Amino acid sequence: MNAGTWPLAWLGGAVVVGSSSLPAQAVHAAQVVAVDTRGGLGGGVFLPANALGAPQGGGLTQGSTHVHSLGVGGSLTVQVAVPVRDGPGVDFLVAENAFATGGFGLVFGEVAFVEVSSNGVDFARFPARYRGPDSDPGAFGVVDLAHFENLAGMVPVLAGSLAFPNADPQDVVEAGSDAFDLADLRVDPLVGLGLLDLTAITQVRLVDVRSGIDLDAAGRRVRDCGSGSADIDAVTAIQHANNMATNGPELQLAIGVDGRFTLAIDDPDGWQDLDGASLRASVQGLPMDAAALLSACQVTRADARGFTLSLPTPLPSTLRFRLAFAIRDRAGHRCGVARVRP
Ligand SMILES: [Ca+2]
Ligand SMILES: [Ca+2]
Ligand SMILES: [Ca+2]
Repeated sequence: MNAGTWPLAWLGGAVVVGSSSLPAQAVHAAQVVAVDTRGGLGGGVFLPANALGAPQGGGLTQGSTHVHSLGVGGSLTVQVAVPVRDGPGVDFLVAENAFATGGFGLVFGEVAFVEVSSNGVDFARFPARYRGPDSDPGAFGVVDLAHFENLAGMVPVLAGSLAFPNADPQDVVEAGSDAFDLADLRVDPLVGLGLLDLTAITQVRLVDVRSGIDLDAAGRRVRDCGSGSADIDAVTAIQHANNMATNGPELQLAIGVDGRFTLAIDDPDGWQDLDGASLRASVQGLPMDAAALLSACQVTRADARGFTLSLPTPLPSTLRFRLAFAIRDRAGHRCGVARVRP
């Protein structure tokens, strides 16, 4: 079976960015727990309350000023309104104020490590990876957002912006922002010790990366832009204590080192419960027509629960990219995934 058969007809309703209902409950960071700006090192906007509530993004090519600057090497800890849980796909988003400039996938971005806690004492850091050059991009330089993984501060924030007034702040594609899946922390020692409950994350801490000094999870120096620090706009829960339904849609995205990717789209209620028109896709943070993006894929599995689409052809090694997908089922449950090419 190839992608020309039923799944693509089903995907035919997918559009780039559409309107959608806003969540009724508060799903954003609600309280500042701790702030350390390192004396305002690097300059910026030092208003921690700006990191609470919904994102007020600047769109693709502008950075929001409704942010709190961490200060170079500084940190901010916030309490979320409802505990975040490790549900299907991405569990929460962090909005910084990166903006696209200088070419497809290139951004001015200042990054922060992301840490989570369920008891307010023990924090686990997402395993960050940096795959860009070990050289300073300079005060006005740009970086490829696909060189960064599990760091906040790369993907432009569309939610709350004038250019994308209907962008859903909980949709991994429409919202923009950097996406985090608690599944990436299942092997963290704190989980094994019973000190981190991935079903009830109450606090998120953002720690500014000192460019050229701080190391990723593989021991590589991280290099980001500018002489300032990451600027935090919002933290938004997607999978949380108030949406514990176990019959929501399930996306799984894997990208190989050769660039081939596999996207599995399933629903426990059966594939008919998926809302095909809600499928969203982005490449390098830029929303795109999902059906067109997936048209090069083959259907490698199709059953009652869903199907798997696979890109059969390796991509040039120079082509780096971040892919994101989001979908809902007919009850409005959502799932999003985002990955960079390793
Ligand atoms: Ca998850
Ligand atoms: Ca920034
Ligand atoms: Ca369902």
